[in-house]
Amino acid sequence: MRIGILLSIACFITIGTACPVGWTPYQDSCYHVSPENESWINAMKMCEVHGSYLADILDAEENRFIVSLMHHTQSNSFWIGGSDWTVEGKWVWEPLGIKFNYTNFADGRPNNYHGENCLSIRAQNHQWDDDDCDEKRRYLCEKRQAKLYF
Ligand SMILES: [Ca+2]
Ligand SMILES: [Ca+2]
Ligand SMILES: [Ca+2]
Repeated sequence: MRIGILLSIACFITIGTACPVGWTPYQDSCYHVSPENESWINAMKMCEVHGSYLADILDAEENRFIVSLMHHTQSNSFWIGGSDWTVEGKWVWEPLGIKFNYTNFADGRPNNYHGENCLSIRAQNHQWDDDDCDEKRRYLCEKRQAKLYF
């Protein structure tokens, strides 16, 4: 009985949220900027190994936050989780296949140059490009923040 009451209280009182060491909190997520370069698919795998996914950017605020993370590095171009691999020209956030609502493609992009199917973001102009999936780039992982209950 007493345990039941304590559990009910715990479910309603959220004291805070937390990200693991090396991850930066923003809204409901934690973000990690990879130090190393990988192909898009290996970047996604590495994110998954760490309980996350290549970052999805769902609005202009998140885009600004991601850019601020990239500005702490010397690199210009980073992998994020978008792909039009399944159906050419239909962009989704992998691995769940969520359709793009917000986009921030650079002028004339995506251009599918030599069959580009993976999404990168540039620190310099904050804009997106479809990119060669085999290109090795640094990448941004995202995961939900763990909720801490007391
Ligand atoms: Ca996101
Ligand atoms: Ca494409
Ligand atoms: Ca392109």
